[in-house]
Amino acid sequence: MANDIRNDWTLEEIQEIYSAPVLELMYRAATVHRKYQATGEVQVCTLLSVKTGGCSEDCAYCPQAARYSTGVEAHKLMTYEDVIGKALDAKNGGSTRFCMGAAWRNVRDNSDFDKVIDMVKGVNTLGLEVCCTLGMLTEDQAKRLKEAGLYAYNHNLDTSDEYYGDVITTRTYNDRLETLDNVEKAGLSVCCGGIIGLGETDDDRIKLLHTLATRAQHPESVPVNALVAVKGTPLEGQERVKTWEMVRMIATARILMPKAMVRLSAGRNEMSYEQQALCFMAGANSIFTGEKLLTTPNPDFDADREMFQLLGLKPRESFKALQKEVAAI
Ligand code: SAM
Ligand code: DTB
Ligand code: SF4
Repeated sequence: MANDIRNDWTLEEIQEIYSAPVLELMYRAATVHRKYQATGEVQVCTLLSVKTGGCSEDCAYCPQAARYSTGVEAHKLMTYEDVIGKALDAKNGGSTRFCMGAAWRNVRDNSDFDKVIDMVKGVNTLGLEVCCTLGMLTEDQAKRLKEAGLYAYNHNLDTSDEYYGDVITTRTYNDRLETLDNVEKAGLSVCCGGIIGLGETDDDRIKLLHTLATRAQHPESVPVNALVAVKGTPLEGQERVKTWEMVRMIATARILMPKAMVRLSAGRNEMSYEQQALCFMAGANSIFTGEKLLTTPNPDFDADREMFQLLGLKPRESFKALQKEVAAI
């Protein structure tokens, strides 16, 4: 395994890895995981929807798109004080990363963005890794976020370039890739992954992984979401993703991008501890915790604490705590 960190994976190679017998695939992924990651450590992140609903985009999976009747009400941007209160709750619940999401197509240079900049500064002073997911960004906007203390920016490619148009018509794959480039140019960490269960084929999943794993720099984190099929969205009738599909996706991501944090993201609320344990075996080393993702339910801090105890998992320290340790040596 001399050459694990590669950016030249071919589709054929990925196809072969992805299609291996599942136990072989898990063994290979767990081996890469042991070499590059602290096994038994799981990063604990919390999401907060700072601006919910009323979004102009038509993402077929999303309960926050204004055009679907999902029961999600549109809200204004949360106040600074409320956001800091939630960040403190997250910290007290054991989270080390806090991700603020907004139901925006793209960031605009207005007073709401100024307020988000203040929120980033405030959460940063609590010692949490700060992440945002606000839609498309220009390079200047990415730089402002970086200067405010943002650590990572989440912007998912969701699926393959080929299938993208079946899921979203109000923006293109290239729009997404452009934002990822702007995020990188500003020196922010990239958090980029996808969703399975949208009606895509295995080939689409393989192509998404190929796009991620052949970027000049692998994303720092790769969220793997199982579709949460929300009533009122065009994808409300989609069948639930099977655990083995999550395992295949996570294990392949781990093998292709050994140093990335692979996040077992949406879909955990429907998974048992045993099912989640298989995902950790396959190389997942990050979760979202706290009773809500953005708008849908998620296991709360207590449930996750119990799971960590049962499985003997340890929460990963924030990169800030690690920096302090290094400085003290
Ligand atoms: N509006 C911004 C954007 O689209 O980039 C940020 C928020 S958006 C809700 C963040 C991500 O959540 C999406 O890119 C998608 O991958 C994920 N997501 C949204 N709805 C989901 C669902 N029902 N199931 C799983 N993942 C979902
Ligand atoms: C990601 O990949 N998954 C999170 C986070 N990044 C922003 C969002 C999942 C949203 C699930 C649907 C909801 O709760 O609204
Ligand atoms: Fe809007 Fe983001 Fe939801 Fe798409 S995924 S509808 S851009 S909030």
